[in-house]
Amino acid sequence: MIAGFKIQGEEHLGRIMTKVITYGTFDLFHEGHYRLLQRAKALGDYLIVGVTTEAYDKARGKLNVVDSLMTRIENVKKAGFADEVIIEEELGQKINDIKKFQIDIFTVGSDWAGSFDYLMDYCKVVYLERTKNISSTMLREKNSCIQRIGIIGTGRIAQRFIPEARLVSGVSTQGVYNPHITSARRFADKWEINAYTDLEEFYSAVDVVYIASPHETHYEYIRSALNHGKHVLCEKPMVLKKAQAEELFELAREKKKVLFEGIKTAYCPGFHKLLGVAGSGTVGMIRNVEACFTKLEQENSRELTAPVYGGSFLELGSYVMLPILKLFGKDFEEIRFDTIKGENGLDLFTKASLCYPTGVATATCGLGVKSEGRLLIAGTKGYIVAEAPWWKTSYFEVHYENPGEVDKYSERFLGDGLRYEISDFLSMINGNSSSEFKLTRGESVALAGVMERFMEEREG
Ligand code: C2G
Repeated sequence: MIAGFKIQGEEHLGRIMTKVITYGTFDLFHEGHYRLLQRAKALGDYLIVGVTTEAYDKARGKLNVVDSLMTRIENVKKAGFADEVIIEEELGQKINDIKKFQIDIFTVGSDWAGSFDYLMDYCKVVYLERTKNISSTMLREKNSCIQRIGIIGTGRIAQRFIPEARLVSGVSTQGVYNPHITSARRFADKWEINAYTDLEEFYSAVDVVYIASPHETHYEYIRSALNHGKHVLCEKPMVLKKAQAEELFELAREKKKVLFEGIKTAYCPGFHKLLGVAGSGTVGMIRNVEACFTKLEQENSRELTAPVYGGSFLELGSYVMLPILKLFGKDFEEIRFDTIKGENGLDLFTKASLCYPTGVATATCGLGVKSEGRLLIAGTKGYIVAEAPWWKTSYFEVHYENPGEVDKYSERFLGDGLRYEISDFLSMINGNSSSEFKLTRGESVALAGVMERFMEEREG
C-alpha cells in the first residue's frame, strides 16, 4: 500500500514510511536521553516520543522526578529528533499507541531489555544500548542535579540495587568496584555499566557511592569514600562499633557529605505511616514492641558460614531493632541476648530483650529457625499488628479492646524497596530535605552500639 504522510510540512510519497515510537520520563535531560532519541530516529523515518506524566510515573513507582511535564516535553523537542511528542499517562497505553499510530518499531534503552517483549505481538521491538557514561560537565553546565552512582560490591543486594536506582530520577549508575576483576567485569557486563578494580579510578568517575560489600569492609570503604569527597549510602549494618559510627558521621559532617545507612524499611512509605499511627496516640502509650524476622538460609550460605561477621543478628538485627529504636529511642536501661548457636559459633536464632523506662521490647531474628515474622506494638488503648513481611510494610491493623473495632491501613511497597532510600538519599544530597528523620545518625550510632554489644557477648 503506497501512502503519503505529512512530516513537518514535507510530503513523502511513494515510499513506505517506517514509524518508530519510544517512551520515557526524560527528566533532567542528559546525553543518555539525547543518544537514545538520536538512535531511535535513525531506526526509521518518523519518530513519536511518549513523555510520561507525573501521575503515570507515580503509578509505576518512578520517584524523584524533578522537571515538570512541560519542561520534559520541551527538552525532548529541543533535541530535534522527535517528529511528534505525545504523553504517556497509563499502563497499557503502549499497545494502544502502537495500533493507533501504526507503529513499525518500538524502541527503548537496554536497561529495559526483556521488559517490553510482549510488544513483539504488535511491532518490532529494539533495545538500544544504554549510555554508560553520563559526563558530569554537560550536566553541570545545565546545573542538572544528576548524581553518578558507583557501587562497591557485586553481591545479591547490589544486584537488586540497579533496577531500583533506574526508577529514581536524578541518578545514573555509572560503575561497580570489586577488587576481583572477574566479579567486577561479570557484574558490569550484566548491567551495562563500567567495571573498576582501581578504587581511585572508581572514585574519579562517580559523585556518590553505594556500599554493598561484606559487613566487615564497610568502615574502611565509607572512610575512604568520604575522604574522596563522595556522599555515601551504606548497606546495613553500616558498621559494628559505636565509635566507628560516631567517627564516620563526624567525618561526613566535616566533609559536608551525606552518610546514610541503608535499612530499606526505614524509608518505605508504609513503615513511615505505621510509625505515624503509633505516635498518634491511637493505641495510647506504647508499652511493648515485639519485632520478629526469620529467613531460613542454606547451611553453607555466606550468612551462616562467614567467620565472625556471619550469623542472624548481624544479618537481620537492623530490621528488628529499627521499630524499637524508633518507638522507644536509644536509651534502653538494659539489653540481653538469648542466642542459639550453630557448631561454628554463629547465631542461628537470637532474641534481644530490652528494657526501657516506659516499656519493654524484643527483637527476634533467625536464619536457622523459622518463626512468625510479625511486628506487634502494644499500647494502653490498643495494639498495632503488621504481619510478615512487615519489613516491607504495605499493610497493618490497629486493634482495640472491642474486637469488632479494627482500623486497617495499606500503602504500596514497590519493587525491592531500595528506591525509597535512594530517593531520600538524593533529596538529602540535593538539599531538598534537610532532616534525616527517617533514620537519624543517632539511630545508626545506636544500632552500631547494639551490634557491638551483641558481638562482645557472643565472643564472650
Ligand atoms: N537511557 C539510556 N541511557 C541512560 C539513561 C536512560 O539509554 N544512561 C534511556 C532509557 O533506557 C530510556 C530513555 O533513555 O529508553 C529515557 O530514560 P528515562 O527518562 O529514565 O525513562 P524510563 O524511566 O527508562 O522510562 O514508559 C517509559 C519507559 O519505560 C522508559
